[in-house]
Amino acid sequence: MTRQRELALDPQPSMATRREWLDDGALLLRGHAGAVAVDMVTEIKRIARLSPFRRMATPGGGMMSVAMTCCGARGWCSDGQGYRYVAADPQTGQPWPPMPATWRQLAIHAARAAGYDGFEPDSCLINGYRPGARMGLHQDRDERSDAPVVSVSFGLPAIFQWGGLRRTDPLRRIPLLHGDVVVWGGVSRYVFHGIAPIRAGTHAVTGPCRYNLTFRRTL
Ligand SMILES: O=C(O)CCC(=O)C(=O)O
Ligand SMILES: [Mn+2]
Repeated sequence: MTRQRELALDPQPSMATRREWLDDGALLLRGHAGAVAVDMVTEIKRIARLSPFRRMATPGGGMMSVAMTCCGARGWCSDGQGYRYVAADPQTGQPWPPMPATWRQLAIHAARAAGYDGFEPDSCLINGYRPGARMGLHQDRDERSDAPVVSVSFGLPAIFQWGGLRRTDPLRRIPLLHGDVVVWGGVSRYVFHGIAPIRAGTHAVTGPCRYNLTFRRTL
């Protein structure tokens, strides 16, 4: 393993990464996944050959602008019936692809850096954003566990809208760049957040695309 990679996976990433607390319980680790980005994007493409990216229907009858797939024991899905986690990909009828061990380790280390020991993700949602795609303001609350969420971003930059516990709370606009990791849990676990429309562009690693991975404990 190269020194750079060791740093990226270091359980004490303060040495390798700039840390910015967004709120109590919510930590941004700038560039924390930068050194493993190429490998992780290659893995995303491999996973997407097994469980393809798809735009899901929303319960309200609309269509998400973000394309999604998942890996791990359970994956998230949305349709006319609502939002839920399921053990098999509804599109293929097969189990979701396994979560790569290196991804799990990265998520565990990032959670630990934010003060959450013992995080055991059983699901990773993989979002693919093309320019113009966005994610409306929401809380992550389809998980039965209140374990933290660990988010990893690759490719085109995004503006992360970070609000409060009420939908009407003011939003901060936080740039999320290639390799950035955000962990939110504890008193920040149910903070409203979203992604502003992605601006047109091309990234050397991902092309005209942004990927975001969120690691979660669903049960
Ligand atoms: O794309 C992001 O950075 C956030 C994604 C998100 O909030 C979600 O998938 O629930
Ligand atoms: Mn979310």
